[in-house]
Amino acid sequence: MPHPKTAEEMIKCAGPIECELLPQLLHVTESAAIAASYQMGRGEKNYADQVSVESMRRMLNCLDMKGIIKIGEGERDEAPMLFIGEEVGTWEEDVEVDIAVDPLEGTNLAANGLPGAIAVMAMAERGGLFHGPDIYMDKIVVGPQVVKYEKEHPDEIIDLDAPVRHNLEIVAKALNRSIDEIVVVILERERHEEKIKEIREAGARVNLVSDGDLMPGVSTAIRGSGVHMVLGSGGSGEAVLTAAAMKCLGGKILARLVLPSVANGKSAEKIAEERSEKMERLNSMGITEENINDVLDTDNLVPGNDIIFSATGVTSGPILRGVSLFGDGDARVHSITIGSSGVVKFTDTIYIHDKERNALRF
Ligand code: VTB
Repeated sequence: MPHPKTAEEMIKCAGPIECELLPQLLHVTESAAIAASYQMGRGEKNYADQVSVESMRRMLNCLDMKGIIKIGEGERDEAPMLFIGEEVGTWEEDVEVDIAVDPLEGTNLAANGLPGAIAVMAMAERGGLFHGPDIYMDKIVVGPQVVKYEKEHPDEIIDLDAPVRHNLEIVAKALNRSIDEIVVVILERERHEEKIKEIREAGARVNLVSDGDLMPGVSTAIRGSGVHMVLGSGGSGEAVLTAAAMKCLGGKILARLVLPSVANGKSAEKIAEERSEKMERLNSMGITEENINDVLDTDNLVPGNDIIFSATGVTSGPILRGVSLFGDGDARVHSITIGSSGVVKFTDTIYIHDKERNALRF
């Protein structure tokens, strides 16, 4: 089927979740971001997270859907709200959705007033999101031009296990640049020292971030963002959320589950301890010793077809501006919402409670 050309045809292609829930999804991340913004820079990351979680949950419960949290704040016994398996929404309508949330991605960033904190979530039809444990995933994220290049050059494929240089060469060719013009975002962690060295030795430039590998992943699909690849191990929930956006935008993520003790080079004893602690739970999710090392791609992480994604800036980052507060709860927020139809919106929303005091401004 040829790709629809007109806006009308694209919008007609949108599934029921995108049609009915995308506008509300925006309000959910906006409200979580505004709540978080009041806690910005106060050094209280848990409290900042808590208020975003509460706000996101309140908004989610207003939505006409049968929602189940698949990627959330943790297990039922450790997270009081938005835990994995929690039912949200009114449950009065027939729209069944699986939900991935990160009410405050980059709690440290928000608590320290640093750039790049966001409120983010995604939805898909029932069964449309990977149901995995909240551990790390080793990731590689690239944009749609790389996917196109791979299709045209089936011998040159991005590979999670290949040397970094192999992947950088493909990205450089796909973007029609030399490797020294490529920028790779990676979390600044001891576990990434070797990878950072490899990137630099291959000639690419490194953008170390203290937290937040989700939005940089999405940025690889946004030309002009200055991010061409994301590497390294970070949260598995972040990987699923990245995959939701990448599936809508035509980019690609490859990821593999890794126990934090393994990724962080802990002792054999600590690794065994974590295995025995987590393996039962992993098995109940269908993850076994045999398949734990499988490489998952965008479709494995997000098998759904009716996908929506929304992210709102809490503190300003390369793509999203942070929340501005005008007094009495009035706020201006900047977001990106994406649907699998291919319709992407950058929105600049202003909430005015006191219309006389805070007249609308440009
Ligand atoms: C990762 C990353 C996130 O926290 O989960 C990281 O994906 C935690 O990693 O974007 P460490 O355990 O090494 O600190 C974030 O940076 C922020 O939530």
